Amino acid sequence: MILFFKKINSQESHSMNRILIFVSLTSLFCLGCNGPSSNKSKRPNIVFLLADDMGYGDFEKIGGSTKTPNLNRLAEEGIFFDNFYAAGPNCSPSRTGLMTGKSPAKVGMYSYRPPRHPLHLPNQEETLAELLKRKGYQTAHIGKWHLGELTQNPEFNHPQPYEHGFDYSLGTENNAKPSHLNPINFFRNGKALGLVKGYSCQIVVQDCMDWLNQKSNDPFFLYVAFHEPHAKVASPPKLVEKYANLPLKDAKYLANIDHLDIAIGRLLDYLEEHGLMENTIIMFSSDNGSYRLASNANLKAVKSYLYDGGIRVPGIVKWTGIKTNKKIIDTPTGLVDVLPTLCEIVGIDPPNDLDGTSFLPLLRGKPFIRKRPLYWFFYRTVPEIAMRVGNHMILGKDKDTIPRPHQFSQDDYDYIKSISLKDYELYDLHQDFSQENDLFDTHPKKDSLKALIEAQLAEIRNNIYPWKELPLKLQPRKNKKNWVQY
Ligand SMILES: [Ca+2]
Repeated sequence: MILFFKKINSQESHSMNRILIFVSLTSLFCLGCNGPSSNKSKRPNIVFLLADDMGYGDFEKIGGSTKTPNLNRLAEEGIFFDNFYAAGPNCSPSRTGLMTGKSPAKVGMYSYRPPRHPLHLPNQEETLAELLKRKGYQTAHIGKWHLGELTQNPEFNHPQPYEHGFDYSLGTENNAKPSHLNPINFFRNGKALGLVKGYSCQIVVQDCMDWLNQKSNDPFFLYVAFHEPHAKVASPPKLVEKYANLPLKDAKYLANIDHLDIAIGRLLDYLEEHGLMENTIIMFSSDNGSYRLASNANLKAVKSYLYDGGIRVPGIVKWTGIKTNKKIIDTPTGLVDVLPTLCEIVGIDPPNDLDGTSFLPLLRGKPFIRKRPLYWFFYRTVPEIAMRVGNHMILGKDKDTIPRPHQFSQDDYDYIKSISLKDYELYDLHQDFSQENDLFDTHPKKDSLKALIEAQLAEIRNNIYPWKELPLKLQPRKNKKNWVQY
């Protein structure tokens, strides 16, 4: 029997069914069931699946344009977090937040890191992989890295995945090149593989299964950082044909989501067939919103912006340890919460100065109190800072007009040291999904929220990470005039 849960978008004017989650009654009856008694004392395995640039609406149950049966299944059997946030509006910062449980601004990852650039995840940061490895976990990173030079470049001497706690690494420094098809830039534990035939999501999943085949019986942490659907997209022609009624660019993109889902399905089937599903926590999310507006399901803006279209992403957790009977959780959570959550589940004391809060109480159906509001900082677009407090999102604007391209330069560094807010926007996201009704001028909490976000900006400004040898000048790649003013 199938029971349909339909969540009606509070913004009926968008005439959009945001969520249609199937819940099988059998899975409801099984909530709270424990696995085999032999597994009770065994620490759970962890698989974190991260898409690259997949929007909130790319999940079929939200947007309805794609076919994501495997992610649907994961959400049906687990929990869908409906207010789940990336740690940043683009790749490197968001991955930094996932790996450290801290705001990327605190760690100095202010933007995407281009190749041959000093920006990297500093060695002194304790990563999720290091914490789990210390607890006896086998650890693997498979897919996109984007936290520093890969492999080692003596000119920069950035920590490699093994120095950040990963026993095994297969992947790319940044995007799959020349596209997802037949990539030439994969490395395995520091060794270049040259041309690898096939599509990158399938290459990644095959390597996950190969690694799982040779692991010991110790618990494992598998971080799967897919390259899809980040440009440059390549999708199997048969999947593209399904969207032949659309412009080719859209068809290729949507097929890319479908293909990612198929690859995830292969890995889920493997876990099932090998008896690993019972004692494995599976999490899925994306590192930022889509660059394709239609993929963000009427959220405002796209990747690289701090409006929700840039940072709100699908969040799914499946685990037999889930004790709540909720299938959708509205409480705001995000990638920075993953490290403290897993630490609490596994029994690790987390580092002290985290920005994330463990959401284990939500999985247990218990009250959840966030220690610090979720916040985001991105100096390259306006607004430059955002903070979520309950249902409200306050955004602060310096109204910077200087073009600030990809490459983080000394000019950008000096700018962050002097940044100040000149204007604000405030939205009630419970009432205003698309952030259309700015409440700031008349809201009774405007002064307290303004004080909170200003204090957060001051903390970022006053604790700027001591990067050295940054490129001195802005490189004229993307003029800020080309950024859309939302
Ligand atoms: Ca990304």
